[in-house]
Amino acid sequence: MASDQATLSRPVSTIDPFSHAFLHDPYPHHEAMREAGPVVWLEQYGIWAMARHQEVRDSLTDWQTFCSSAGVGLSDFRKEPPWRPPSIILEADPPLHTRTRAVLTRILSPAAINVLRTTFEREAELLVARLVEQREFDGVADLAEAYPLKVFPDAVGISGDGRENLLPYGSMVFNSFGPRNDLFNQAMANAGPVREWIMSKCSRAALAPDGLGMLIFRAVDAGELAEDEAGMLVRSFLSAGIDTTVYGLGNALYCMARYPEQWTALRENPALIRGAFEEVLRFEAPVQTFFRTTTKAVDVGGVRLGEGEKVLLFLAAANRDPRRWDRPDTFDVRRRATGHMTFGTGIHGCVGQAVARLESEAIFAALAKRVVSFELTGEPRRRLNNTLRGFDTLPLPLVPA
Ligand code: 4MI
Repeated sequence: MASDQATLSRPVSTIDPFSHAFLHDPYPHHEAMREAGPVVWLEQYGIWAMARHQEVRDSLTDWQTFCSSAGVGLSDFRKEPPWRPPSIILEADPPLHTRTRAVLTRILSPAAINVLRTTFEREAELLVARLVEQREFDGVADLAEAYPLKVFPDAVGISGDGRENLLPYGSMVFNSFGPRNDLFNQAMANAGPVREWIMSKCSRAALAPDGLGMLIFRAVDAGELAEDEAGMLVRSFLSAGIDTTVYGLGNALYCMARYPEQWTALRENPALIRGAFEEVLRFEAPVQTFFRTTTKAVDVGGVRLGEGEKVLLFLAAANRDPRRWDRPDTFDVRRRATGHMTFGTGIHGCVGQAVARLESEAIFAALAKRVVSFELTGEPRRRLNNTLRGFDTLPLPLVPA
């Protein structure tokens, strides 16, 4: 029978994409999976994996077949209880997703976010001026973390106290998309108090009257959402809005230090800054993977996937697929990097991408004015996470302009 044939001929891999070795250097493994076939069976977890650009893109676009409501991590919400109430936007399908997404699409539209530009640019200038005076700084703690932790909660309208809970919560969220391994257990060590703090910041009463959080509650007043749903969408802001940009800014700094001639090109032509961030997202994706779950049997490149099966989509491997990109392993700020899968695509494509771009543009415009070059003196240390790729520390002495 054709389906048996397909099942027998499915490519199989023993790779563990959540092992330390893989997370330290995923790229050779990405290549192996891309070359193994359009879809690969990862026998250690009993899941499918896709690493080619075409198949990743097609799966993200086909939300009817590759759903999100069973969770976008390894855990299948239909088989085991989720560690927190599911997100009503990330871990939801239409029609629920359509309604919640419409609200956040409006609040986070490029035009709406542009209102934040003056504030974000001023904060970037202040922070960068301070770091340049120091001469040497930690690209992670002093910049990639410090900046989003200031501007984003300010924009949402969260009070200043307790913000040290935001990174631990992000670590919980993004490690929880993987297996219950050592990284998951470490992230969950102080889960109770961190979750309590987060949830206490999600109510109408806790939010500033003029922030993005309160705009969600305005949608309740307009009849688009229930009050508890608004709180859950504020939780989505606090889940998705910090670590992603922290890792993204850190990876951007790393690329500029590692490829100094690319930094020089940006300094000489700041019009390249916007495209450079897209290239960072392509080349060192802060979000490496997401899962989907099949809603029915489906053929992928001649291989039959069953219903209710988990599919691991390697966004970062799609970003370096030689079928899609010229010189995929070369970091080139002048290339057209749009079409990378780091923001996803389709109905779940990153709703906050205008915020991410604004943060990076503000920071790198400020740096381009003041920093001739970064010097990577020591080896940067990685921070391992089941979903995110980035650094724990980036010691960066800098040469001021
Ligand atoms: C893509 S990162 C992310 C997005 C949404 C949520 C968490 C993480 C959420 O909780 O809605």
